[in-house]
Amino acid sequence: MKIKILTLVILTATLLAGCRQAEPPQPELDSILLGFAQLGAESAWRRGNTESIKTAAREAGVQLMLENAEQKQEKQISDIRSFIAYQVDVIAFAPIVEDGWDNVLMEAKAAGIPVLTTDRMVNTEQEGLIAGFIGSNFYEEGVKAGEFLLKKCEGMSEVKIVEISGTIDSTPMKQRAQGFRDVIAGHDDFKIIDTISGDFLRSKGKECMEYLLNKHEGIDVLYSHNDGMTLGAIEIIEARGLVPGKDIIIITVDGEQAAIDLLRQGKINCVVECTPLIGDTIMELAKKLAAGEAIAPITYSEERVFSEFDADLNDLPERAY
Ligand code: GZL
Repeated sequence: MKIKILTLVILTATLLAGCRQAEPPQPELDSILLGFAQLGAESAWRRGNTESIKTAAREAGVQLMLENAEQKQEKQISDIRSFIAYQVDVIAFAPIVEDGWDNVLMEAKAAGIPVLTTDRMVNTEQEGLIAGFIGSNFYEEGVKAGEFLLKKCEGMSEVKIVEISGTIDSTPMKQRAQGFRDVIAGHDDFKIIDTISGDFLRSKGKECMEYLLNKHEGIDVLYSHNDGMTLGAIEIIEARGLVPGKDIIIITVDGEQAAIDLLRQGKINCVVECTPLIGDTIMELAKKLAAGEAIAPITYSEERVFSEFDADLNDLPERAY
């Protein structure tokens, strides 16, 4: 009888041990609190960027407060103000445009909270407001787009180019435009006959391409500042009975899976990579700032170009955005 009771006791104890609520994961005691003011969710690039930040924070043991400004600068400013009130350890944000940040950044400085800009930059005359930048070299992206076009159109005369640009006054829009222009500047046959902003939105990319095709005859090239707008533009090009990638050479920036797929189909000629997957580096830099360490003023992402001249297009790994 005793054996039976003993067996019953052991069995019950074992069952109870198995049912005990698993301890909820405890943030590391010394984990930092990072406030991230994201600018919106306007493109697959942006959504990939947000996911990269969330995943990296989880893996790095960083407590993350992430707010989405839905494309409104005033909301992004108030999100930063809420992080200051919350006394986060570090603030990071992707400034939707370059100007208008001095006041809130001076408030962060007065609160002793270091600020990291990611993806896009700010324009400020004030010293010491930004601890550093992590993101892409957009000027280089424009240069890569221009260099592809010179190679693609070698020997052609009078190449008529239209540009659908990103959000006006944003760093990617200004620098992708400038890098491209600087490369084609010495080639008089290459003419940008029109430029219009599609605000990095697919819907506006459609509207812009409609406008450009209505206004101009014989467009040879579309240079579009992001894949989302390019996808919209291609819908209109095909609806007009034109063949994208052939009737109109298409150069786009970001490197979304959808753009790589169209590159493989010959509907896009060049995809300049702009990676959103910078979450790990953001966490590394945020931890350094929280520990009072200095960081490099600029940390650029490694990026490549994909084009019709590549032999490995069908061997590329799945894109993560
Ligand atoms: C570039 C990023 C741009 C992308 C767009 O780093 O700011 O914003 O190119 C996104 O897709 O909307």
